[in-house]
Amino acid sequence: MLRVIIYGSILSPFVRKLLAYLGEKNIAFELKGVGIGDPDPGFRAASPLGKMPAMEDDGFTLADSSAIIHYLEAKYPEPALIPADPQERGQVIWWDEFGDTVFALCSGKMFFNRVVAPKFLNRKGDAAMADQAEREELPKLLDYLESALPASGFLVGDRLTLADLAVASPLMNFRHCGARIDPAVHPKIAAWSEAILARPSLAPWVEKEERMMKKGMGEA
Ligand SMILES: N[C@@H](CCC(=O)N[C@@H](CS)C(=O)NCC(=O)O)C(=O)O
Repeated sequence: MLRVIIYGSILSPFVRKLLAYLGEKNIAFELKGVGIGDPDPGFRAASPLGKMPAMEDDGFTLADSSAIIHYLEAKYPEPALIPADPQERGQVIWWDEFGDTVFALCSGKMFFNRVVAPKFLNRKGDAAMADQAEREELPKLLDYLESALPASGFLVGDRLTLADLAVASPLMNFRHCGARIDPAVHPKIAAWSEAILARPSLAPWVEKEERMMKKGMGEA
């Protein structure tokens, strides 16, 4: 069987979400490391906007983490990570959107300016933008997430769904910026995120990323 090819860097929250999804679904894939603005022709052909992740599956190309995941979910329905139940499906799409937009945007302001610009692009980041995101945006988002996390330990229903992967993934970027979840303030997020990031679909990527961050140098 041909392997799905994924283009991206594991430091991207969107790529990390997709890699975790592939792991949970047990779909074999090959990760082709590309960085921001990468000229790799395969990546460029698969990603019209030059954004990661992008995918090639036996000649079929697609960009955008959610588009790729919906394609794969239709192709490999089991185990379902996007529920069929209407309310649960709506909630999963809500959390995927939350993770991909406001949460990733806030983590991106901190991660890009504190890590990507100085370490990977050799230029100064906008420290004021990163500080503003951490001070003014992040607490509100975490308070909302804390209030919305059910006792089940999963964001939707009583089992893992795409929602958990989509919202836990940007948390790694906050972590890379030194922002920690304080269990005294956000106990439910602390326990939930620890459990999600420790899953076999995510733990090896988390370890690899932490090694990359320690070295201060990135390999995509
Ligand atoms: N909605 C897209 C977002 C993809 C995205 O913005 N990726 C960033 C990396 S974290 C990127 O490739 N940025 C490069 C650029 O904007 O040129 C997805 O879910 O895949």
